[in-house]
Amino acid sequence: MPENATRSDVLVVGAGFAGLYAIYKLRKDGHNVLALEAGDGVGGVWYWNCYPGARCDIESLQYSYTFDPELVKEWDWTERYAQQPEILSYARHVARRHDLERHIRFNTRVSSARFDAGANEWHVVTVQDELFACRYLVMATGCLSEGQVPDLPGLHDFKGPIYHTGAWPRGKVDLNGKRVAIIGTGSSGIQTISTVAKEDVQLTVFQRTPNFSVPMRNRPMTQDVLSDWRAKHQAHVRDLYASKSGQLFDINAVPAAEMTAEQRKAALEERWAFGGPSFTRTFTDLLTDETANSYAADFARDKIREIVKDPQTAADLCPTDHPLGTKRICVDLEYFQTYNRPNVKLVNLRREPLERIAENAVVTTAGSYPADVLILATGYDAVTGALLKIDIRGLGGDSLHDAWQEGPRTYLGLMSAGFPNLFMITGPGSPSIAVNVILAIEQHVDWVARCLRDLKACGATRIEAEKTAQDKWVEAVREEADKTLFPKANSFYVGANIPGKPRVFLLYLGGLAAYGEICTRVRDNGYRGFVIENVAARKEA
Ligand code: NA7
Repeated sequence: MPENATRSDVLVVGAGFAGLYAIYKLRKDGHNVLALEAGDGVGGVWYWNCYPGARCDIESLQYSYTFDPELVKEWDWTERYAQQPEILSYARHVARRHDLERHIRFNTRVSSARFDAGANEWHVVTVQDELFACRYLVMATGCLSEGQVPDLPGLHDFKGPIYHTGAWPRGKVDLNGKRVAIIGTGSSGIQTISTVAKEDVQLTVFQRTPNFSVPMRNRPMTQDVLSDWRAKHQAHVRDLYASKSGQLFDINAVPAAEMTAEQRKAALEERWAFGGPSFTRTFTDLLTDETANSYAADFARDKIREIVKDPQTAADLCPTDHPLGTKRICVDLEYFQTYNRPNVKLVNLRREPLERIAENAVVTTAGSYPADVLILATGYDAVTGALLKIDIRGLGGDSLHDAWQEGPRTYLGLMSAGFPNLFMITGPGSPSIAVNVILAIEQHVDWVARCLRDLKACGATRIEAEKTAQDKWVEAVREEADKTLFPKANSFYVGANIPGKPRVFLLYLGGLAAYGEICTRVRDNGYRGFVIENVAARKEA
């Protein structure tokens, strides 16, 4: 490695919620830690996703770090579901409180990483051609950080501004008086649509697939709720980590078939009124049994037809191609009501496919829709996109891209065979964004930190996943997914939104608690499935 490389024990890529906690934890353990971050501030996905209406779909009190009890005492969330600016302020607050920014190089995007087996270290290069060397590389690159801009014919002909929700320009974008076209009706789309529609705009929504969405029932946080949460925080943390989803909501333990039609209806009404993603837990088998799911899906479609006045628009908004909840369920603030506004029009791209983007219009097979501004709410190359964008080369110069040609292969979502000393935080094959990702992050970082402590204690300098353990884990991930209805949807969870991406279920669906137990067991069994060695000692021998 050239002499001019900047060296650290641990190099963290990314300063979102995963990167921040990794810096905190690994520094606390005495490592010399450096982080590289592409943006000019901390926050990761909450830094980039500053589109109108951006909000988390997990309750703010639960979508919070648990590692620092003081943080819980001093941070006052102001709403049941936090908006992006508040979440970003929280990330900044955590960074300041723990003096993390001095370990971060901002405006520094990593382009490649190569393992030098002789030196037993990773050599990392940025797009500015800066060089870094480290013993351990921690990829905290995020699961929804690599935006997907579809290859729409004529996109470059468009004369007005084009904004992707995941790379929204900082500062106010003035849409007033504009004809706004938006493509995409996933979580980002529905949040943007519901918010932008309230401005003085003519909004045309281009929908390819309708999505299920449940009311958020957001409300201001009260002092009572905050105080109660703080008083019971320790117990809440225990319960959060003991849960499947990393969220505290009741999961009905009764299968749909054991309820009468009236009971099912009442249970669904209750959850609809309560608001939020717990709707998908109305029956214990809602996400595993097609009939159980169909009760909830029919109910949600009825709600759409009740809310949306124009019958054709209502019909177009009713999802029929996937079981409810198998694409990430959207959680909205009066999304369907938006279509009753005179300034909002829905275009069903299944009925009239998009032909091209023109200079100042979106053209479908049925007509041309004028637009001054184009918003792409077209999603992400989820889970693997940001990792594979970096040219990562492991043992023998083999690339991660090639190793994952037929889908990502990891052991516990933490490491990939052939790539020693490279850890992934919320990587493919881990619970990641299938659960409350903040807890998934803490769980992963804690495991990595303990692992590095254990390596040090036994004088080891290299850890690598065994291929056989990895093969079994890949199979376990597939088996868990196959127990559910999730693989039935053409979602980003299976890579279906990215042309050419192998169709593999990307996340471990066994739940946060079960996954945590597996990781602990692996560790307690001498890191079973990993090869650990002291490279210097091997060389001497
Ligand atoms: P999603 O959920 O992947 O949604 C992307 C949307 O964009 C979805 O409606 C897509 O339709 C649509 N899309 C993508 N490409 C096209 C083209 N070429 N033409 C028309 N429509 C298209 O991403 P989000 O950003 O909304 O949400 C991601 C996560 O971020 C979310 O779950 C939250 O956790 C935060 P499709 O369904 O593919 O037909």
